[in-house]
Amino acid sequence: MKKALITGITGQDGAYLAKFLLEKNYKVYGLIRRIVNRDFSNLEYLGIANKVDFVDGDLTDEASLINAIKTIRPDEVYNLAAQSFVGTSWDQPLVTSEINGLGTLKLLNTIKNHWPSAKFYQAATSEMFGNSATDGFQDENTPFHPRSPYAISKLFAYWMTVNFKESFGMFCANGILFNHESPIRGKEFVTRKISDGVAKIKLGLATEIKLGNLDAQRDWGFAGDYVEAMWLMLQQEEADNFVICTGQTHSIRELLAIAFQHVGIDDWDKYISIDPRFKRPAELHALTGKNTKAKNILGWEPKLSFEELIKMMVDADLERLKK
Ligand code: NAP
Ligand code: G4F
Repeated sequence: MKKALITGITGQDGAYLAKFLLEKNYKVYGLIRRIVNRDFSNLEYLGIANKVDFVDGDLTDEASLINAIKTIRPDEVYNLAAQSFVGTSWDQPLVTSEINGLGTLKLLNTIKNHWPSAKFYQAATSEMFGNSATDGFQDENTPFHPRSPYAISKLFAYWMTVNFKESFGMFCANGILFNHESPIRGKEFVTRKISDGVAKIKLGLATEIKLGNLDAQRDWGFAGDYVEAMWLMLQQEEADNFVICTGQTHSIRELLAIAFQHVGIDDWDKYISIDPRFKRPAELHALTGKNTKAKNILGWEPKLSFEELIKMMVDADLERLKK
């Protein structure tokens, strides 16, 4: 039985990946940090909270990583832990860099020194491109131009991952994932903020949603589809970096129209107010990925459409709130 260690197991992707690997008959270990109220609700939502083995640790504490790697001796390590909210990264740039940048370096160093045969997956991001594009798209050859402390911390981790592969021959792969969402997406992210807000308005529990830049465009996919790509990257003969995306882009306005129309509301703009607190000091206007490399080499393709994804999220929030 293969063993996988997932950092960030309590987050959205950690939970979907754990479920995916359990279904592939892996023994799954999750690194969890010491916080006052540990939250296993994502794992519970997917029905797997009691199927994962937890190990205490924090990405910023190398001693805890050494203990985890030496104890588990994993075949595969998926580094998903992060301060993952772009907006917060301007308020907490040091914490963001400590966790996302230096934390990744500590984990790579730990694997190199204590269990170098482990295959390593790094959760890189389309944020690293900033507003840079090649013929209107972002792919593996598009130059990076990060525009937030979050994106910069992730670019550091990206290059460290490449460097450990090139310097020490370790199996280290970067998944450059575009935005992916689900019913267990954190409520501060715009898709979930909208699905939750629309469900509350429909049920008479709220009267408006306060948002920032409605013109931003993103390439949004389903987290459940994207975790398969993470796993596929570690099943290749050689480690490599892959863009994972749908290739379709949509604005926040389109997102709002789909979500509100799904609950029978056409005049959605009267429920929206613009709050400057939710605008970013430096914005990414549009992201649209090109997934040709992932399709050709990994045989990966997204399954759920944007519209299906948003409807699923609204339905899940309606269900949750009714309970
Ligand atoms: P998420 O829901 O915010 O989950 C983040 C996870 O990291 C949580 O389990 C959190 O644990 C853990 N964590 C935070 N700081 C930690 C630390 N110091 N030590 C150990 N664990 C720590 O994020 P996600 O959406 O699942 O994303 C997973 C990864 O993919 C992240 O690295 C993110 O930056 C990256 N990414 C995400 C997307 C996307 O669209 N979702 C796209 C590209 C890349 P607690 O429960 O203790 O807080
Ligand atoms: O949902 P968001 O906060 O996601 P963002 O910033 O694109 O980051 C997510 O995807 C990245 C991959 O590209 C990940 F690396 C990262 O970890 C995270 O998962 O914001 C999406 C867009 C932005 O342009 C933002 O300005 O929505 C715009 N927006 C407009 N009003 C808002 C709001 N975003 C949030 N969070 N809240 C608003 O009220």
